[in-house]
Amino acid sequence: MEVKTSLLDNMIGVGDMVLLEPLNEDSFINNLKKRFDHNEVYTYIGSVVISINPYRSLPIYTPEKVEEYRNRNFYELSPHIFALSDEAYRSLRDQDKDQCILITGESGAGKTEASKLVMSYVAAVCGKGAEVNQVKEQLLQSNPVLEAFGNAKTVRNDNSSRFGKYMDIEFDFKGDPLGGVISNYLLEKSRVVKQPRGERNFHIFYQILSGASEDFLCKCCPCEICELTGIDQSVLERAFSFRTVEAKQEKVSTTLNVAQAYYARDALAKNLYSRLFSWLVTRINESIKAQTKVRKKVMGVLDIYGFEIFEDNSFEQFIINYCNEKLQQIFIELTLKEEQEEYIREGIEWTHIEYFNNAIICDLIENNQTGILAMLDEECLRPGTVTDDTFLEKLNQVCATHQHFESRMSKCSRFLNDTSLPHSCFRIQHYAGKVMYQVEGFVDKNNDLLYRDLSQAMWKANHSLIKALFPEGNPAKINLKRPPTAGSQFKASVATLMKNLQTKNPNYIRCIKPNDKKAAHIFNDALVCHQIRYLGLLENVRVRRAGYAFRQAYEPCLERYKMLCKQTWPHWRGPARAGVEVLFNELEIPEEEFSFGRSKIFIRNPRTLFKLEDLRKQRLEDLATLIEKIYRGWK
Ligand code: AOV
Ligand code: MG
Repeated sequence: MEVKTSLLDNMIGVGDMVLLEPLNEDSFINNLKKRFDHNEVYTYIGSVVISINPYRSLPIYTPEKVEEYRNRNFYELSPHIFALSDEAYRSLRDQDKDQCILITGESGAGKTEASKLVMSYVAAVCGKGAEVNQVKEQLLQSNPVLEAFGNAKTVRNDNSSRFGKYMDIEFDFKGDPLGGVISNYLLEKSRVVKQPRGERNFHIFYQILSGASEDFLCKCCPCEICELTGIDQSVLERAFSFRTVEAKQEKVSTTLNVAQAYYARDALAKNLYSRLFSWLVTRINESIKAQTKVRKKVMGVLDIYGFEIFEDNSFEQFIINYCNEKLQQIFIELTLKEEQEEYIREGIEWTHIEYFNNAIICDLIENNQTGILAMLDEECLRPGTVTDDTFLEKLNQVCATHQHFESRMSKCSRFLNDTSLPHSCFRIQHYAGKVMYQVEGFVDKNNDLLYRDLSQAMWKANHSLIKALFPEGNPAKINLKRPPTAGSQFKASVATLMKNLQTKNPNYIRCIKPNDKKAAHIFNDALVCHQIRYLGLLENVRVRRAGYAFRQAYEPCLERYKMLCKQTWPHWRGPARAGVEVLFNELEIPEEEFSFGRSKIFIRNPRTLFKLEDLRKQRLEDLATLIEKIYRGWK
């Protein structure tokens, strides 16, 4: 309703897909493209923001822009991530509703940049004063540190997040920031020891080196991986050469062969790095923690690793894609739920729209009895010889008939003759595309065990931090209980996250990647089309339109259009709802076009809105002409 003409402009396409006529895949893509070509990278679907990565810096995030969007109604200005941020912040501050900002899209689509834009906008508009500014500064400064340690260059993205991040920003009742809490999800630690071709290790390694003087670098190179950690060389040597297994109070030491020793070395490096990363998050959390116990309002910002398909996909991609699957699920549930609830709340009938529901894929992965993660855990915990192949066999027995699972090993498999699917792989038809996973390494990565010899060696370090990172290495505290597997830990933390998100008011940013070249100005129709399909964006518009395309509280609606009716202009005395009734009556808007909700007017067809807007524009022009005439008369 508050739609400005900028949303309807033909030159740059429509700003809200709800207003798109006709609505189909082609028109949807064309609209995005038209806007993209005019540097309009944001487009709405109602309150959802679609964001297309421009791959170049646009002058649309300046302090002036912040001021422009500050305290403005969502539809008042052209679509922008700042409008969504402002809406979320004001709704938190004025209506006391906890918010979450859910940013989704595949790797390189712009999620992390979007999350930083949201945070910097909110920081710019909330609270004032030295103390508050320090809180803001600390919250914002946590980003570069975490990115240095947790991001890396991949073939998909030069600054790819290799961990999932959820940050709660906490506010007091006035809307001033108090502090924050960061949760991190499964870092892709295998990158420390091995990077696919064309990719790099975590940024921090290069940053440290590029910051050092040549002199230092020369001295630094011969530094021993023992000197840095404060571990006696002989201790580490022994830990890399032997493995001690304790059974029935007996200790048996076996010598490791070369491959096993390399394996032990890599396992230690991975563990050390990921524990250091978690320690870093804990340290940051200590410093950004709110210094008060008063009740807080919360805005959560979720920025995870996006859906990815590489040439070789392993356990890490499986976990990353599972997480994206869950987020898509929450989008489906909350969008439908929200829409449905609004109609029910307002006492209005609504029409159901069919969606592809990816719950079935989530179930394939996480079902407690038959899910892939459960199979993997079962295999990891089973006594006897367990290999990646036995795991795959098990999958074939249990999942072979699942619609979204494919593999060649099983005799009954429908994919027996599919030569594109090697025997050592399984394929999942994810919501965002088919991904073939190499089973090699699944068991190991899920087990995530560090030989006790190694943790004990680390615990002996003459370095308090290293020692603290390996508490299980303390011989006095030997715990024979098996730690939870990587997969089950991840599943549990994602479940907690989803529960948390469901208690908050969701705000969506759907990021789209315009091309695979990380390049500006290129809009690849096929690539965009694929993303639009799997994100379910067209259905999103349809849901929005099936009921009522627009809705607005009675007061602002009357305020905007009261000039169109003699009885309401310049002042309407009485309830706003009655004013809107009089207004719509006088304008002869057909009855089937609108519905009166409890607190809002609902308008079915965008054309009605165009009509109102056109009339308003005409009236404003008439008024301007009139004023000019009077002014000339005076002269
Ligand atoms: P991602 O977070 O979605 O990928 P990023 O936010 O890291 O993607 O974006 C990738 C790159 O695209 C950035 O490093 C920028 O160069 C560019 N970019 C993104 N958004 C903008 C913007 N609004 N303006 C200008 N450039 C932008 V991943 O973490 O890989 O899933 O896992
Ligand atoms: Mg990212």
